[in-house]
Amino acid sequence: VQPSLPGRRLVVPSLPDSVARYHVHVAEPNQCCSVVIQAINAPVAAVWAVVRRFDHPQGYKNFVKSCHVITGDGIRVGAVREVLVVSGLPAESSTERLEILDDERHVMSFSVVGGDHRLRNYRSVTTLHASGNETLVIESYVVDVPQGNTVEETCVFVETIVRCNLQSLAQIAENRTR
Ligand code: A9S
Repeated sequence: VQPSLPGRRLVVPSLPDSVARYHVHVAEPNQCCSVVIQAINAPVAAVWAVVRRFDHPQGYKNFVKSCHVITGDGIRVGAVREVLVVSGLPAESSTERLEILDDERHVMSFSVVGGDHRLRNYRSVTTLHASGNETLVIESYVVDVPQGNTVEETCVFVETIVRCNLQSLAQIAENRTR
C-alpha cells in the first residue's frame, strides 16, 4: 500500500469489505488519489474521539487556525464548516462538507466544496482499525490536479499535509491515553 522504510514493517490488517470499499476512489484523468497510513499507540476510542469532531479539526490539524460550522445541525452528515488556515500555506480558507460520520465503523469523510485554495474537489475518507492495543488510521483521498501541477506534485503536497495531520493525531491520542 505504501512504501515502508527499510527495517520497519507496516502491518495492514485485512479489512472487511464493508470498510475497504470506503477507500476505493475513482480518479478522473485530471485527478489523483492516494492513501496515508498511521499507526497510533492508543485505543480506537481515544483516536475516534478526536477524529469525529468535524466541528473542531484544529484539535489535531496544525494547519487549521480556526473553524466554525456554517450550516447543519452540529456534526451530522451535510454539515458544512469553514476552516481558516494558518499563514504560510498557499491557502486562506476552505469550505468543507461532512459526508460520512459512522460512530460504529469509525469512518469519517469530508469533501471540499469551496474556499480560497488550489485543492478543488478534494475528498478524503478516514477509517480506524484496532490492531491489538494499537489503532491503524487509514486516510485516502482524491483531488483534482491543479492546472500547472503534475499528479506527482499534487500527491506530494497532499500527502505531506495528511501525514502531518496524522502524526499530530497520534501524539494527541497517545498523550491522552498515557
Ligand atoms: O485537512 C485535511 O484533512 C487535508 C488536507 C490535504 C487539507 C488541505 C487544505 O486544508 C490546506 C491545508 C489549507 C492546504 C486545503 C483544502 C488546501 C490547501 O492548499
